[in-house]
Amino acid sequence: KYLGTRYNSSHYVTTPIFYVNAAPHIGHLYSAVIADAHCRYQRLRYPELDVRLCTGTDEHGTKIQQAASLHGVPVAKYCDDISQRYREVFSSASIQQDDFIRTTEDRHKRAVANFWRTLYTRGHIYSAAYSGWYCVSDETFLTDSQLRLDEATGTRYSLESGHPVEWTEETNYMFRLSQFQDDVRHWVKTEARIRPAKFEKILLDTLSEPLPDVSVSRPSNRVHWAIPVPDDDSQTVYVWLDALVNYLSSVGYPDEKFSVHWPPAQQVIGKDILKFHGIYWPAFLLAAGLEPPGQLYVHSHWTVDGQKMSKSKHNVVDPLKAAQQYTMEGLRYFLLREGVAHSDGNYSHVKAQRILNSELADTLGNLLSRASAKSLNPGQIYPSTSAEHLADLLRSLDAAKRLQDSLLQLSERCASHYECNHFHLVADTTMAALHAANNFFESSKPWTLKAGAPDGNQARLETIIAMTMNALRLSGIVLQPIIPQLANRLLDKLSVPTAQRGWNYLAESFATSPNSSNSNPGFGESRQLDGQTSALLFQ
Ligand code: ME8
Repeated sequence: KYLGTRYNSSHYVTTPIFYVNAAPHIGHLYSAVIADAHCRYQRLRYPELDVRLCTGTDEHGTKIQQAASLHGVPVAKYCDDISQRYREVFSSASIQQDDFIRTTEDRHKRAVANFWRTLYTRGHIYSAAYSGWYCVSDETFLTDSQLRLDEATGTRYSLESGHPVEWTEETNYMFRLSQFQDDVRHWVKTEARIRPAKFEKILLDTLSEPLPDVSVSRPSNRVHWAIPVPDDDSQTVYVWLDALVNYLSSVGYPDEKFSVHWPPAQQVIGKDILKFHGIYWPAFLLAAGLEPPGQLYVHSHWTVDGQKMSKSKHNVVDPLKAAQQYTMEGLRYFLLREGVAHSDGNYSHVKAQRILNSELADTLGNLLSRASAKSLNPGQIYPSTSAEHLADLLRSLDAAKRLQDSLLQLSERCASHYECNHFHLVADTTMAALHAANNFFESSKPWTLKAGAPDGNQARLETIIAMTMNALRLSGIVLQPIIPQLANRLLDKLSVPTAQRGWNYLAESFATSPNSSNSNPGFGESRQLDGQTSALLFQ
């Protein structure tokens, strides 16, 4: 069922590199959060893997130059500023990247020049006169079927982006894309190459028509904020060829060391850039004699209150502002809980508030507060379970049995969801376990067992608290990839040692009655809760 191909101990994952023509919004953050949660799970589950996450910014092209001049800022400074904002958003969202690459860096320019020369030397690039409808905003030539003609004005627009196009005639370098049609189709059709499967179908539809060769350079006098074509100053490298090579530059290409990480196990992209990653990219790589990626994971888009996000509609959601309302962990949780890759998700303040309150504050946070309340748990401990009371609770109380069943299945179920990047199902499964824990806590009536109460029974009370805390501990371990900081706070509060937060600590022997197993010394003894950490995890 595993999606990426595990070639060796390296597990290289990438996000798209983000255009610096506008500030980061939640859609951009979504690409990064998916890749980050994927990598965090891989590290947790397969500690032996060398997981590497790369993100960065895409800084060349007319679009960027125009944005800089609109702001009256020199283009290099403009790129520095916006690139820095991406770093800040990613750092505040706990994106754990190993590299942040910028296409204006020398290491990247060197990689692009080398990649170009390789394609050229191998005979896959040729010079030709080219004419067609060019869309500056999309940085691409469009065919008639990709255009809409406004009869009144005679202006043509890109169907996809809605931006105007202009008739352009120029000499370009062309890449022999047409020669890679069969190889690309073969690559796309490989099991679990493109996920979700709906995007594989879209690519295969495109591949059912003959692929035209693609222009891979622009005249320098038109697009000059770009990397020059090696040995020909009159042309610059097409921004999409430039941008795609970032995935190679980051791992050190063209130096031999890049092969340690090559090819990427998984590349996360949004649906709008599928053609570039699902057709051009494997063709470029095959032409250069390099292996294309193990998997493309394609996500859909976020709308806001049902509308596409756009500056003109003033509805662009700034992640830092949203985080002021919900915390960054809350925003991460919402995006991964509510987003599904195969169809667009709708971001709404009301919905975010409702989900976070009911799941993180009530189902999770409240349960911790109740199990660690001074009235019930005056010693502030994570108690040990008594074998006798555990057995009796399981026998006499349905809710106890149901909790145990859901905890025993948690590891396997969540692993299979994580393997497919189905984070919403991980959240679902974990919340179901926590619901079972809340039900168990309620129906076992721990308050009737307190010292001094008529049915006072400390050992039974502690067993109930311990079972509840087990559910919280296991949920904390499972949720680490999705809400790393909050999960840490929960595990800190429960005094779970860092070494006992790995995926293997979800195994059956640790799940429900840890002190019954000798292999689990860490959870056998009752221990003190961490007084420094508040039980109010999320407000
Ligand atoms: O395309 N919802 O950069 P970019 C979800 N530089 N995701 C969204 C979104 C939305 N509303 N809007 C954008 C580029 N994205 C190129 C990539 S890679 C070699 C070059 C996603 O800043 C979008 O789908 O326009 C893409 O995956 C990412 O943000 C970057 O978009």
